[in-house]
Amino acid sequence: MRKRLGWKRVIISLITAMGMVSSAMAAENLKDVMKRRGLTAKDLMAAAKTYVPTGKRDEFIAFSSAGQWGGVIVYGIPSMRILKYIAVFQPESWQGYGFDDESKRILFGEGQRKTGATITWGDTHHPALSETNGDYDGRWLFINDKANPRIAVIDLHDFETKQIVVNPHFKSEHGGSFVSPNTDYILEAAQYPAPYENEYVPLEQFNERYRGGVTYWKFDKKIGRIDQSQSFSVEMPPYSQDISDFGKGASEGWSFTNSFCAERYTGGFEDGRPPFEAGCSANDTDMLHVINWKKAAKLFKAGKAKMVNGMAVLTMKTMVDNDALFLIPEPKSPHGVDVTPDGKHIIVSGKLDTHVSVFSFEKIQKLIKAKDFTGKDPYGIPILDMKKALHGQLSVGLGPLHTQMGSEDGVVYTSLYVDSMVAKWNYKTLKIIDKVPVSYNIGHLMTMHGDTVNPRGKYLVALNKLAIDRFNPVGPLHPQNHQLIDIATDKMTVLYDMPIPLGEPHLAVAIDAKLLKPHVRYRLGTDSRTGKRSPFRTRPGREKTTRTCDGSGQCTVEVFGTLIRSHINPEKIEADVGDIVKIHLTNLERAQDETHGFTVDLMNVHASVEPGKTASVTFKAENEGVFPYYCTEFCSALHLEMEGYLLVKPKGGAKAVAAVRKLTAKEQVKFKVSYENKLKTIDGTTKVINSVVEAITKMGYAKDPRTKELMDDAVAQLNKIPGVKKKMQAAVDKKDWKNAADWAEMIWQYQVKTADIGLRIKMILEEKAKQ
Ligand code: K7E
Ligand code: CUA
Repeated sequence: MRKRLGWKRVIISLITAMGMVSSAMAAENLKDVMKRRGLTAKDLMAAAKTYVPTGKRDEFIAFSSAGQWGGVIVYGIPSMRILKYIAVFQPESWQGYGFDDESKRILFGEGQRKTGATITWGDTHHPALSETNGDYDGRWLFINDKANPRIAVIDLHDFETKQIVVNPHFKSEHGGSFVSPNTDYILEAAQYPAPYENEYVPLEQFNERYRGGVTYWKFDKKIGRIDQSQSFSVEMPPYSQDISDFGKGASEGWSFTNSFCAERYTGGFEDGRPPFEAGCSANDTDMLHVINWKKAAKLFKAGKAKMVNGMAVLTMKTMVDNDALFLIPEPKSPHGVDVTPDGKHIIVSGKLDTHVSVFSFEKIQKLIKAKDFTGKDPYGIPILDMKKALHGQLSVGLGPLHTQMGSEDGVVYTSLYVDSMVAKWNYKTLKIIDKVPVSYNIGHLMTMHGDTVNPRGKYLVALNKLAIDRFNPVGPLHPQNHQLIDIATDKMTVLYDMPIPLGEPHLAVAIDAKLLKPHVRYRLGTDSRTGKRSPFRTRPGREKTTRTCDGSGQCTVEVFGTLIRSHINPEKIEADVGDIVKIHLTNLERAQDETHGFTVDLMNVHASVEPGKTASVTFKAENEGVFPYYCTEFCSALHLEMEGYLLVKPKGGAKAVAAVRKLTAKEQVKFKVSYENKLKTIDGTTKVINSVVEAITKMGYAKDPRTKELMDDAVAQLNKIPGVKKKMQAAVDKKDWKNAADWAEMIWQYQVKTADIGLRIKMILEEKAKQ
């Protein structure tokens, strides 16, 4: 629907807004509502604990993996309101990710492996927040791709994916990403063993040639990127490495990685052998890998690594010779390994065992110092005695998976997959404190800052795999279910079920909302993906289009344009069939949330251009024709007019164009009348604007930074009018009434934008006055 906002409507809405009176209606009382909706007192209590009224904000912000969707889901706690989806390993058109040149460089460039297909998805499992001294600092988020071993870096200043690194050694991973206490390294552990080389090796050589491993990606905090040249992998036996965790406090400098299938079973169902699931859980124990990563980093720096596929590898032998790698048996088929806030204990859960096992780092160190080993594994890695390394074990229930830390001393929470419960227990005293049922089959769980040195308690989220009967059915594929649980009191209580409609989240992490400080706008002309100023940035008045041809005859039309309410500059682009078209656009807005989107019809390009950003799209004009382009975000009352045309001419030049017809005297008179009427409208609107300004000045807009900023934006719109007035006057002098009328219309449009902002200011001030 194409609708112009008539000036009368604007004025009427201004007047209504100014004189709005609240009329009280007879309301239902709380009891009536409870009865009508079948709510209990317990429901009301849960609602009161989760409800965040309009305009209010959440206390914590959660970042959840979105599993097979390939990205991250951001939501608030306790409201469980979804705030954003961050595209990471998959194209996402709203944010232009994978549709503009800047993000294509990440997704289709550095993020691609050298072998295999072009990958446009990921299987995200474990997000990790950057840390300073072991606690979240709100700067970066990292996440892994299990299917195509990769790690991505997301900057929390704009919630955009900035980098994807491809693991050159692994063909499969799972134990990523985990962050060292000062974000020096990001850990990524392999899953299904495979040769590091990209060549054929028969399964018969599994023990000799297949390998597991752990990669330590060096993170450069100055530039906010992983530095592959300073990163290295540690070679591991072909056990299936799994979840990992960095030591902290007492165990800083060490990391811990679980494994399953230490049997090194290679399957073969089709050859009449038992399947993987049987062969891989034949033994009673698997192996916890204990790694001195600080020592490994030193070995790497000392040149003790060899290069494989262009990246450093420390062999098992080097690690063993330097007392940097050890194994401890752990109950079979373990899943989570979680280091306690003080770093003194490591909690391991075995899926097929009812116990959680609490290892003592102090005991581990004593055994290592005394060289008290029970023997070596087939690869020469010393094995510590499990009993001697244990602080103790506790039977918590069926299928313990993951553990997160509480805020009270010794209190932790463990998910029980088979029981569909959360167990609250004390790892120091090895006593169960409480249990609460969840619906159903919980995987990971998350407490606030739950894997840091300073867990905040308060809330726990159970990341449940199945929703079954919880929500309105939406087909055989149900949403996943994140259940919010109150852990502020002694007894855990389920507060809220939140359906997750995109992929299977594995882990989530939650940070105190106050620690996040995203930008409102970019410095003018920023390429958001590099964080640097774009070479294609364009200042107002400098817009231009060029066409150049190379030696082969390939021509490129390059547009350096700008976006501001409500026009795209240029409004016409011409190309010949076969030309490459590159369009660089800079959003000149300074106003908060004034994003313009950009697409050219039928070209499969899209950019989301936030204030200050420069984004580019590139495509080939394969066919002649007319292709409208437009702004895709409803940015102002005249958003629909934010449009233009790409005209692609056939080879051999355009067909003859008819001469532009001159206006008749009668038409001239008509435009003159139109011009004069518009001047009257402008006068009327000026009065309205003045009265609004007077009102909001009285209401004290200048004292509130939010409304003050909006006012600056309004003034910026008004300041454009004198320039347009000059052009209008020039047309009047030439008696060019058509153009005079159009320039008058332009002036009025700036007034409308000003009035629109004025109204917004008034609304904010009125709301504030009510509170
Ligand atoms: Cu699903 Cu951490 Cu990949 Cu457990 S993992 S549930
Ligand atoms: Cu800019 Cu719509």
